[in-house]
Amino acid sequence: MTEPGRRAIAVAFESEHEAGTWIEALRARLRGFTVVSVRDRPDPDRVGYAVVWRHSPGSLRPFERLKAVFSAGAGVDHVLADAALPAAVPVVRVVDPTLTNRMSEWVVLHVLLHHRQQRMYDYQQGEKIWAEDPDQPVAAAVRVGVMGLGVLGRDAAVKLKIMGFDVAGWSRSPAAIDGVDTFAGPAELDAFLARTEILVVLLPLTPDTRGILDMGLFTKLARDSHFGGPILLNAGRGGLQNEADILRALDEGVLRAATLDVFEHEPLPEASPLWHHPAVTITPHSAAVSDTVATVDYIARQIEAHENGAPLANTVDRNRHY
Ligand code: OXD
Repeated sequence: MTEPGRRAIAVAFESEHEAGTWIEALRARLRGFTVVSVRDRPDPDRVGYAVVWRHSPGSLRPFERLKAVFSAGAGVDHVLADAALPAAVPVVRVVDPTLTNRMSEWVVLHVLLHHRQQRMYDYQQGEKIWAEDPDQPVAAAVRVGVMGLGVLGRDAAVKLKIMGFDVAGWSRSPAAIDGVDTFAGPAELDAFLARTEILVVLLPLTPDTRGILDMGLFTKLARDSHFGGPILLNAGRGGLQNEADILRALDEGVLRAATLDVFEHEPLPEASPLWHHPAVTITPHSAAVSDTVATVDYIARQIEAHENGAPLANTVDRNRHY
């Protein structure tokens, strides 16, 4: 039980405006708690929990009695980037069906856009061209590979399978998903890439995965793609990708197309050549925006259960960084 003195929640967001929305929602849902922005310097002795999104490193340092830090999103790299985060405090990620569904919607939508050549038909509509692609492959012949088989990757793989694609998955440690061929660890990465013509990346950003999407990896993807070259979709983290290599791979025909939701620098700088590259589709880190009400409810349920002695769910393994 949190003793009465520790019934405060500190909210630390990059955007104070966004923090305000979350503070209101947390106050409405957790009436027995005081909810305050870290910028209002809550009394450290009273703070038992923190809810954060890209908080400024070190801003949680005064709260030595924290029982948990909640990320306001699925990713936790922004939390773990804070070197001043007390080592013993559990970090909890959001696992919420609204977020998972949104990510799978994005994945299925963009795989289908490539598979069904929608960008070509958009162009043809503009030019009033009535011409059907005679070589449209069937989904079962198209080899999609999902890199990262956490909650989001698994759901996306299952839904792609339902659409009829030939789906495989790769993760750091072995995973089993009905109807999906799975590959694990560095030793099986090349075999996974060699059979993949549409690569969907939902990896967490860790010291091992930073920059993994580079020319070396792209050259290992299936060369016998139905689309004239392999296609990359990244909705994981921008830090996974080397954007100069993506552009070079597109220009040299190593990649046929890329759909990117995340970028090395966000917002994507106006000067980035990705904006107007004809083979690039951009979405503004909007693939799976957290729904505030659903996420606050998830955090509140966890705090309530923890106050009643239950262990926290979906905690991060700080050694693995996810
Ligand atoms: C998340 C995100 O981590 O939106 O949830 O990036």
